[in-house]
Amino acid sequence: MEKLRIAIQKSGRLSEKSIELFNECGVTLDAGTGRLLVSSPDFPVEVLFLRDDDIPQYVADGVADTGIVGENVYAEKQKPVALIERLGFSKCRLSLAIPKTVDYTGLSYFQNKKIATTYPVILSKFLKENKINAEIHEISGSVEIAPGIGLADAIFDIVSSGSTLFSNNLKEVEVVMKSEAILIAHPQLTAEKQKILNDLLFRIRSVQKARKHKYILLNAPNDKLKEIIDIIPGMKSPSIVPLAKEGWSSLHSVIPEKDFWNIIDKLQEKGAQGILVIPIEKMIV
Ligand code: PRT
Ligand code: ZN
Repeated sequence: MEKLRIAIQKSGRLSEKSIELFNECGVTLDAGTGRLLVSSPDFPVEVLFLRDDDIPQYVADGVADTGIVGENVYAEKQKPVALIERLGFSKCRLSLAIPKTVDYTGLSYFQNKKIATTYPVILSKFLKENKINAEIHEISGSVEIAPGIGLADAIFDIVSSGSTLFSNNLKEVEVVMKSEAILIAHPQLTAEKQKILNDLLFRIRSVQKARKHKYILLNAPNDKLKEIIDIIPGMKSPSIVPLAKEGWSSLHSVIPEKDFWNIIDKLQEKGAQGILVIPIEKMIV
């Protein structure tokens, strides 16, 4: 039987989260053995550990069928691979930054300036689109020190918390792209491999949906039930269980994580009590 070969980062910011995602999908991996290629005992998948920069090429060549990379790497490498799914972790942005003390006057600031980056493709596309003529200075690392040592006037780099920029006396002035980990795939997979990828995607989506929702239980007086149900409609509709206490019910439902505090405030206003909120492990709707 064929196996789907997935390339993931060997060690770095994407590695742990990628393996964790597979685990949550019931695809266990004996990682940390130092081996380059590891098979899963419980799903027809084998994982190839690589440097993140090499993953788009390996997938384009068909050496790996799919891979997990940052969207920034996918956009920079420009390989003929398909973006299958955004995975919601390792979020960051690619931004232009300049010395803190310099006044920023808008994009025209970059006209005829020198910008250091490890992402020349994305940067030159952005500059071209905005009709800015600047010199791109490609370096392979420690981009943030370039302005301080007189190598460049500005930088174009990954920003997450912003603390690296801050400690190098730089400020972020333009966000050029947002990035997160993504699943990419070779554009033509065999029917058997496509089937495995679809099964895996189904599991990934169930895990992701679960992460974005919470299970909620609460007690409410019966005369307020209707209004409370309007606030937490649930997947189909909430379950209602009568309490031993006369005139009260327990309500169970599912709510989106992003509306969480909003919903809790409204529920309290309507007289809900004993609210319990529980993480959901998998969600199949
Ligand atoms: O060895 P290999 O080539 O495989 O790894 P790598 O060193 O090239 O990549 P790695 O592990 O650093 O990052 C892998 C991916 O994680 C990136 O391609 C991004 O998609 C994503 N990611 C998320 C980040 C960050 N957050 C991040 N903060 N990648 C890099 N950084 C850097 C950033 O450049 C900055 O210099 O971390 C520094 C700290 O950021 P602040 O803003 O939090 O201070
Ligand atoms: Zn890399």
